[in-house]
Amino acid sequence: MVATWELRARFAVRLAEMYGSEVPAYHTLVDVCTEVNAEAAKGRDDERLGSIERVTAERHGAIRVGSPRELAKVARVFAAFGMLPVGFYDLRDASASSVPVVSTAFRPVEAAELARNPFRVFTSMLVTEDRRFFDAETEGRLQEFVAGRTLFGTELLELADRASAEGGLGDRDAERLLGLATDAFRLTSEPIEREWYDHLERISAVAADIGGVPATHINHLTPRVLDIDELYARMQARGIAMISEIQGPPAWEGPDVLLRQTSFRALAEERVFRHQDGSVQQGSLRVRFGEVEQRGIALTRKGRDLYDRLVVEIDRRLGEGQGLSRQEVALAVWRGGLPSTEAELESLGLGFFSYRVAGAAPPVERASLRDLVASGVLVPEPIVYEDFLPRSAAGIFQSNLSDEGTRDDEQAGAEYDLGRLAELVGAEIRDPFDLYAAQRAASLREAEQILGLRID
Ligand code: OOG
Ligand code: NI
Repeated sequence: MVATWELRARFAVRLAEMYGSEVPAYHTLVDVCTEVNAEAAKGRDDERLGSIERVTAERHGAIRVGSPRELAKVARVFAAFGMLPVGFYDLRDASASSVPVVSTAFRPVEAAELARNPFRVFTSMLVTEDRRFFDAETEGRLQEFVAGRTLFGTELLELADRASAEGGLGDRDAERLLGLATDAFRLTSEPIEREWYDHLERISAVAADIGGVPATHINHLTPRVLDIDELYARMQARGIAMISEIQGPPAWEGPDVLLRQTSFRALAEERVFRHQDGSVQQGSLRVRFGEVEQRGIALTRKGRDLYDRLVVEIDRRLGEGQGLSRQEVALAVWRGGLPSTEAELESLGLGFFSYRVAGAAPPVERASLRDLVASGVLVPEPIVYEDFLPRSAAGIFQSNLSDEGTRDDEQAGAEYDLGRLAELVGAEIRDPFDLYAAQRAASLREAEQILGLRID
């Protein structure tokens, strides 16, 4: 029997082999990541943000689908690998540009599963009914086009359902599932209708990539690095042009929080096009890219509110236009707004931590968490952020597009939230804050047991 976590680990490797053969710069990226991680790990006395094995194997992918029905099928496929929907991201308003999608991320939800293999896939769904992007006729054509294609075949879906129900599959079936699931995300060689694709591309390049192509594909596969500034410099030195900025928090001397990401533009890829007169022609598209990320400490709601306020403040100061770069402004805002040590992040309730018992129990029946930490009985250990940031996601989407697209803000949008998306997916979508809070609470319950006292 190949257990769920092992299916997931093998799935991540299969996708990497496929994507690496399609996007050669990916290999350079992974080589540089491995190099930087090995050096960074040497200089550290612990592996608090994840074991070096986990970090080196860690990837996230991104895919895009065209309808609730397709999203529900994606959910069945990923469930086979123990990847469940977490979080809701609305990218339509996350930047000034045109990204007409709402998203969630499929990932393991338990700490033990994450430690075994944290593979996750950021999954976006085109919102065809959003009138700011699509008029009624385009919406109709999009729905028809998407309804007419099959992204995931019956055999794949049935194997996936069995794998989730039974917690794994026998060797033979496991192999079949992995083959079919990987193929479902391969770049298609089927012809693309040129006029239809161009029509969508004028509205949004993302819409064209989703609704103008007969299949879906893995858009990027992202390794994790321990020092993204070092990686950025080394990639540039190897002649790979990165996007102009690292998205998310700036580089600074304090604790790393949430997520920092950067990417490079993929090469143009050969695709086949069919024209209205029926003629078929070779052409190229530039839709896929390479991305890399550094993960930091998960923030509590209070911490996240503070983070969001700081981002607004950075924008405000940049708007005043004093000729400073975003990094310079962000650094100043960060220094003024965020505590500079991990200990403060913990004591102020801004970051999520779990607690490890490191000393003998005091002779009392109850003690406060603060006292136990102060006396060294409990040691806080940061919980890694396992999710995404809507603004960085929109920035990553956008930085790799050549065209801004169009959005008519006079028209009506379409309301989406976590609950509505969950109904469409046909599965519960978990709230990331709840998952981190549960991890924290579990560590405290365990500490209470070990110490034989109540922690207030
Ligand atoms: C997804 C972009 C978002 C991330 O890491 O924030 C993303 C896409 O391009 O489909 O992957
Ligand atoms: Ni990504």
